Formats: sequence, C-alpha cells, structure tokens
Amino acid sequence: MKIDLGPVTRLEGHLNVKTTISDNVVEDAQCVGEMFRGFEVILRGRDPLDAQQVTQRICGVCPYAHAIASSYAQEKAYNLAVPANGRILHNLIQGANHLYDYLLHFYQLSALDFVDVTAVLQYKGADHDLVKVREWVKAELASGKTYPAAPFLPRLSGKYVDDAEVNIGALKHYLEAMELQKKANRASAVFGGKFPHATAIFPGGCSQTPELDLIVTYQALIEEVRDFIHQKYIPDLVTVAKVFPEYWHIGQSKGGFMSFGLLPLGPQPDSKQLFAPGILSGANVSPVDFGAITEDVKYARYSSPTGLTVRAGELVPDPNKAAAYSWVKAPRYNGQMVEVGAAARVLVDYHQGNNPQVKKLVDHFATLAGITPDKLNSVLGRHLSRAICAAVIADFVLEECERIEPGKPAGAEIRIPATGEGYGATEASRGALLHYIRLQDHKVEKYECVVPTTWNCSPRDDKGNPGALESALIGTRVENPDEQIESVRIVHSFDPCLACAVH
Ligand code: NFE
Repeated sequence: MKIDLGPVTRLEGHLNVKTTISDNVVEDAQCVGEMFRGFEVILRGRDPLDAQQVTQRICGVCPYAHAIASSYAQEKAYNLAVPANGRILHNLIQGANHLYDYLLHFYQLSALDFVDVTAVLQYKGADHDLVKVREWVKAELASGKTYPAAPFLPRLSGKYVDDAEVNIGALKHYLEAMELQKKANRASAVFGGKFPHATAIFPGGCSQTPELDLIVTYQALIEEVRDFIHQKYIPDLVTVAKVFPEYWHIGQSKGGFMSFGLLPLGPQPDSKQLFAPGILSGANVSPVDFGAITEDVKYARYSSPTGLTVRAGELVPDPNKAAAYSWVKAPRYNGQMVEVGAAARVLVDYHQGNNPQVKKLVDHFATLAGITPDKLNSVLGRHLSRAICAAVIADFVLEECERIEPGKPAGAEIRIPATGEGYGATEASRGALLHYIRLQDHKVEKYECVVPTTWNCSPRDDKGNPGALESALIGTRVENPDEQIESVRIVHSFDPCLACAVH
C-alpha cells in the first residue's frame, strides 16, 4: 500500500514523504523536496560582500548560520585577520539564534505530536487562571466529549499524553515559549541589527561596536531564555520522554554522523570549538575533509553531472528528468550517507571528549532514561540533543559576554582580492552547513552551499542508498498506515527545513 504523508505540516517548506506499507511496516520511504530555488545561480558575478546578505534569504529560521558560514568562507578567501571582538559577536548572534530555534522546534513544531490539547483548546474562561483551567479540563475529560476545534485539529490519531495537568502546563509553555523566542531574537538583533536577516554580520566580525549597554541588554535577554530552558523546556521534554519511552528505539538513521563544529573559542581559523567537528562512524571519529563531500543527482531533478565535489558543483534544473523524484540533491561523505543535526553535533563531541559539559549532560540524561548514548540516534534522542545544545550554548554565550572588550571595534578591514577561494563551515541548528566561494576579478565566480536538510532529506544516491530520514523511516512499525503518527514523529525529529534543503 502506498501512502503519501505530504504536505507534512509543522516543518519549514514543502516536503512530501511517500511511503510504501506492508503488514503495518514502512517498507520504503522517499523524501520529496517539492520546490526549486537556485541561490547559487543568483550569486554568480555579484560583489562577494553581497553573499552573507543574499544567503541569509535562503531561510528565515536559520539566516545567521548562512551569514556566518558565508563570512567564514570569505575570511578564508580574503585571508582576513579577525579581531577577538568580531568572533565573539559572530558567536553571540549565532548562539542566540540556536536558542530561539530549539524552543521553536520543541514547542511549536513537535510538542503537539505528543501533548493532548483537545480539551484545553475548548476552555472558554476569560481569566486563564491555571487552577480553574485545570478543574474545567478534568470535568470535560471525565464527560467523554470529543472536540472538532481548529487550528490544532484535526490531528493524527494515536496515543497522546493523558494527564490533564501535564497537557495544560505544556500548552502554557507553548505560548510562553513564543515570548522567549522573541527575546532570543532581540538578543541576536542587539548586535546583528535586526531579525531575521542581520545587516551587521560581515566577514571578520560585525559592524556594530559592542558598547556596554548593548552587552548588558544581550545578557539580560539570554538569562531569561536560559532560565526557561532549565525550568520548563528540559522538564517538559523529560516528561514527554517518560510517557513515550518507546521513542528512544524508533527512528534510527542507518549511517554515520557528521558535525562541522560550532562556536569557535577564539578568532584564529583553527581555534578549538564549543562543539568539536568530526565524522562519527561507530565509535570512531575522524576529521572532516571537505574534499570528500560530493552531491549525487541521479534521483534529483538536475541534469548537471552527478557526484561532483563542492568545489566543482553545478546546478542545471531539469523538472522532467526521468526517475528523479526530488529537488533536493543527495550529498554524501566519501560516498556514504551521514546524519547531521543536533544528535550528530552532540555525539561527535561526546565521542571526542571535547566539551565536559556535553559529556556530563549526555551521561546524566542517559542514566535518567536508562539508555546508552547511542540511543541519541532516535526520535527522543534528537529532541534531547537539542535541549543539551540549548543548555550548553546558553551558558557559553553568557560567558562570551565577559570576554568582550567593550567599546573596541568588532570588524576587520576588508580588502577583496581579485582571486581567491574559501570554505566556510559551521553548525546551523539543523546541522552541518558548508558554504564555498571562489573569486574572479573581485567578483563571485562560484558559490556553493551544502545545507543540513539537504543531507537529512536527501533522496537516494547514485548507488540507490537512502538518505538519513528515508533510512530512519524504513522498517518503522505503524499502527494506522493511513495516518502514521509514528512516521510523522520521525520526520519532525529531524526538524526539516525544505527552503534550506533546495536553496
Ligand atoms: Ni532553513 Fe537551516 C538550519 C540551514 S536547515 S533552517 O538550521 O543551513 O537545512
């Protein structure tokens, strides 16, 4: 039986997932990116300093990651020395964006896969007093009524949290989380100029000088976000994990993991990072080699050659290409599929013992849940990994504030050479992000982006091997093949952004 899950909602962009079900098991899955964009074409021939502005428009969720990756690539191409303040402001802007993104993903995009809001939504009291809401909901639930309410309904059938107090609490946090997202975005804008698309991010730093009042404003906003992470986000996630422990064992991807490393601890290009880069295969971590990345297009709607390296990348759209089923290319590392994202970021760091706080949190939550760290490769594992990243990043950006030299410039003097090239790699919230720039006559000759959701939502590669999300879906047992809440929970755990994936 063939069932399309698309358009899958509560994710960014246009994703269809085509499933083939046999005996209530997902026998096959195809991720279909349903849109073409072509930012790399737009950039050809432009002033290179347009790149960190133009590539931010790839996405309204993770724009700063694109600005930062572009800035890193240009820093290499220009051989630019970055002032300490410059790197710190890059980190502060990008770090705050991660915090916003994790809250958005857990509450707005995922929580309603688990939390039951049907009764809460019907509450008509004007006071929103928690005690009254709770009593009302208990009475409503006891009456056995059913509800047709929008906008959260209809929804997929399946098991949801059945404790009314937990459901009410989670919905309150759903609303509260939006206020905290606003604060995280304001924090980014303190130095970036605005949200979503920062005007102040440049190669070498930031055009905004970090005066003391700005630093204090940033700190105050992030302290509130950090409190919410510890007091609400993490406890809510632990509650969901207790009700749905089976999701530590559902949704495993079947390849390795890749992280490009996140938040450099100094201005030098080879600085250690808060989250270490690496390729994880089994328990072995090896260094990342950008030359080992290629993009297959046998099943993607492009007639440009397949298997090209990033440096040689081409983009010739071919909407009617036979056998192709997606606008997303299939990036591979040494020909192998890898998962990217928060779980990859945490596991790659954990296995290198890079960040003691990451190790402590992974071990703590693994013990609490009775799992081994490899179970981060699961639906709940991806959610937990985001929460761990949130806790670690919130502490780090506050520490970074103490290292700023107030009033000293945060920008470098930029001279664009006639020729040059550079890779810029970072971790967007959804995973490993790579930009590549090559200059000719002071202009962009070639620009390439290899983006997190391109990895995770890739179609089959030339050898016919599935992408990370496809592989995580295949083999999943589903209670109701027509609806497949299990499959949708797996899709959401990857937090796909199709606008980014097709860029
Ligand atoms: Ni459009 Fe993005 C992130 C990037 S995902 S959200 O995070 O880069 O492919």
